[in-house]
Amino acid sequence: MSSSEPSIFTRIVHREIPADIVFESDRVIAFKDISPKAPVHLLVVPKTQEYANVAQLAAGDPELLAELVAVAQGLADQHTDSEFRLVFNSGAAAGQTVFHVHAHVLGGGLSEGSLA
Ligand code: DGP
Repeated sequence: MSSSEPSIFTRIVHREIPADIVFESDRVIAFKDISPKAPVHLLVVPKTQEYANVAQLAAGDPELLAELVAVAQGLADQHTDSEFRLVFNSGAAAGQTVFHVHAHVLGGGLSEGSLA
């Protein structure tokens, strides 16, 4: 994807494609993963697509990364027993398919095979 094209997640932010949105603030949006790998599988995403992966986000805007983690915990408190797995795939070889940084929140009964 060229960085000038909106990512699929930016298109969700702009309501150009539908998603089951569970949280939104000025800088963060969260919605259900279209292909869930656990009973609860949410994606927590900065609204800007400026950062492709979590290392870029940590270097460029650590406060936004902290907000993402806080939102993930809040969602886990609401949607699961508060215990959850937080996954950031970084790079195609690691399974990343959308190069707009996002955290997978997985919970609600995890098994060994439930890595996103
Ligand atoms: P990753 O492999 O870490 O890049 O995760 C991308 C996730 O995004 C993957 O679990 C599937 C999800 N996904 C892709 N397209 C859509 C979509 O259009 N809507 C929603 N809700 N999730 C999507």
